Amino acid sequence: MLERADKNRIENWLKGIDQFQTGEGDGTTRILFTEPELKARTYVKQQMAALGLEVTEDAIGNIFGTLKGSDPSLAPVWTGSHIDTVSNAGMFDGMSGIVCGMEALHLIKNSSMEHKRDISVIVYTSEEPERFGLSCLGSRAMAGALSLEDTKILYDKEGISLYQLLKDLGYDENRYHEIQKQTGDVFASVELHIEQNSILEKAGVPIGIVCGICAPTNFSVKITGVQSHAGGTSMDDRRDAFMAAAELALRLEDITKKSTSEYITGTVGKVNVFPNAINVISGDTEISIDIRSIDMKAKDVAVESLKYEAERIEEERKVEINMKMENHDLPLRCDETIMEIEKESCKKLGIPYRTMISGPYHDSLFVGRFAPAAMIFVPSKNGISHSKEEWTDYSDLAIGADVLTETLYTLANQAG
Ligand code: HGY
Ligand code: MN
Ligand code: MN
Repeated sequence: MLERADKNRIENWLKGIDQFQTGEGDGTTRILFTEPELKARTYVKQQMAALGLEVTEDAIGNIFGTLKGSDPSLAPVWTGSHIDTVSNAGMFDGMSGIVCGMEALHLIKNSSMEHKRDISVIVYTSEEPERFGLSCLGSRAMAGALSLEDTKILYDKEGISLYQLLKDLGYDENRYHEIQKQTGDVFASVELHIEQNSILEKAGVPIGIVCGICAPTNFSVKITGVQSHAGGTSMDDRRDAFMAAAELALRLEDITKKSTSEYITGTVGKVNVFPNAINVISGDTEISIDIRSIDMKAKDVAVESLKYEAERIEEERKVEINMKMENHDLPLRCDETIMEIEKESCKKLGIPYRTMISGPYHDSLFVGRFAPAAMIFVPSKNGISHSKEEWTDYSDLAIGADVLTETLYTLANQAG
């Protein structure tokens, strides 16, 4: 008999991870391979070992906590998420999937009920793009979309490459090729995550069955005009890099609002204005562009429209606009068989649920390239995330862990 999840254990693990952060400013900051993240990694590995899981790590730092099954010839079942955060974040984005995965494996192990397949809870390296400007590094490498050569041209703002950082941390580049998974290596993957929107909360429903995961397309945009005097330069004579950036940002908003996609967003999150002075017209402005969509065709249309607008603005404002595409990722439709098992788990537990699209991307977006993948959402208070205001009730996490436990147990006993 599978026991019910213990919300206090979930709370303790979450607080255990959250103790490791830079402590600068509001909220939690735990950036890939910084001291707090390395300490959080050690803590999670210790907790996994204390549960009796076999703990391993691959050459890009993906951590596996595995509960061995009775038939090692069968492909494993995966769950997991991430422990790195954006700056000034909350304590639930990613970490919820790790601690609920650990709780699920603890309950299955203690049930002493047989499960054929190994079940692993995985900490994927660097889901957030914060340090290297590219998201989902660990799961992207598993999907064969981040080569060892790629790690040599990914730099952080100190100019350190991911390749050098991995080397300095003792990861073996000669084993980098082992990271990649092939279709068939993993039987099924289920990731629990906070919703990061307010649909579940507004509906008063505790569980989201995710049917699709939006994928990001990210650009780094450099705009070059002419730096000059704010008062001495007539309006007609300006080549104002910031105003060009502002017009491009508003066009991005308009393009995404008018898109045919079932779900699409457009965001400018980073703005660097040089020289950033009250009475100087900016000659150099850099912005980030983040476009998400569940529909690749609609995202392609939005990207082409934005490029057209950039050319128009370039000509009209006599500036130079350089748009470097960092990634242009494919959305994922979740595996319907796993979704049905998730729904059956909810029905068995008497828990209401609703299906929904994920606007945020997750590691499951890349795991879904080599394995059947699906997700379980739990509510976010006021729909807020990537903020110190991020909150999910521990009782909601325990409900999510119960559905995850039932689903993983069912999958772990499915024949080939
Ligand atoms: O940005 C995202 O969707 C994810 O939270 N990193
Ligand atoms: Mn996030
Ligand atoms: Mn996340």
